[in-house]
Amino acid sequence: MIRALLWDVDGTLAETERDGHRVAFDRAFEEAGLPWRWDEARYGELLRVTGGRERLLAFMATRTDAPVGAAARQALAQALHARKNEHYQALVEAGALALRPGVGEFIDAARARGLRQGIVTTTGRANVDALMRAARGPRWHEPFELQVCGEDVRAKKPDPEAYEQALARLGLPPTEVVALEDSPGGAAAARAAGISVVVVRSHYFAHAAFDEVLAIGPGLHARRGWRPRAGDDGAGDGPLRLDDLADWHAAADLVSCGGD
Ligand code: XBP
Ligand code: MG
Repeated sequence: MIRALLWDVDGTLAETERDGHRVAFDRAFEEAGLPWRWDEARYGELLRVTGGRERLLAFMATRTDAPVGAAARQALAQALHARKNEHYQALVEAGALALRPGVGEFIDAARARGLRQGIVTTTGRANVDALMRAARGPRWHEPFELQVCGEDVRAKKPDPEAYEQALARLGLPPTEVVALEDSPGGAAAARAAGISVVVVRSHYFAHAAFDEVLAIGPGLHARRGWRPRAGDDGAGDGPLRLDDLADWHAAADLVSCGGD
């Protein structure tokens, strides 16, 4: 039986990367007088590294115009990342990003059913707060009893630490929890903590490979297009239902799909 849902943020609650974090990074680069710009495709490649500061450091390692010493690189990455987050929060507050279709309704339905919910993300708490406040108002956190964010862990996803912390705080076995994720790294983190994963395909991971997840589909707005199929009961289309998750969880038939 599912007793709790754990939500990833970037790519799952909202499509934050292309028009949010990426744009904010570029603004921070421009402001600092740096020639670096991350176009849409380049940013997709960079997303293989989880964590914005870590992503920036990986990028700097490929550049001859980045500071040479490790300490100087760390300092620049930290300063740029902090400014990026300020730009990101300003974008979000200006209404640049909405929750993905079906997400708000799913959160509300889970709450109405008495499911416990938490947020498990690589990004920082201030970014989550800005995004959710803009989308759902100042009481946005009410359905969520916990948040594990980037600053709470030593090792970010794909390490399972964030999910292990969430399990400890829930006091539940992983078999009673389902994670909603969009990226291979996020899914790997949850699986390594023993948690089943439902994958909602996002812009940047639309064709990524996933191993042994409970289900994989286009998003919470639709019952069509899921593997395994959602609702063989003839009940039709419309948004994904909590009962679909419960059916997949009870069947425990894991699916994998190769990337293309
Ligand atoms: C996705 C990430 C993050 C974001 C940017 O996190 O890897 O690094 O791209 O946020 P998740 P930061 O899908 O786990 O929510 O710059 O704050 O890291
Ligand atoms: Mg994600």
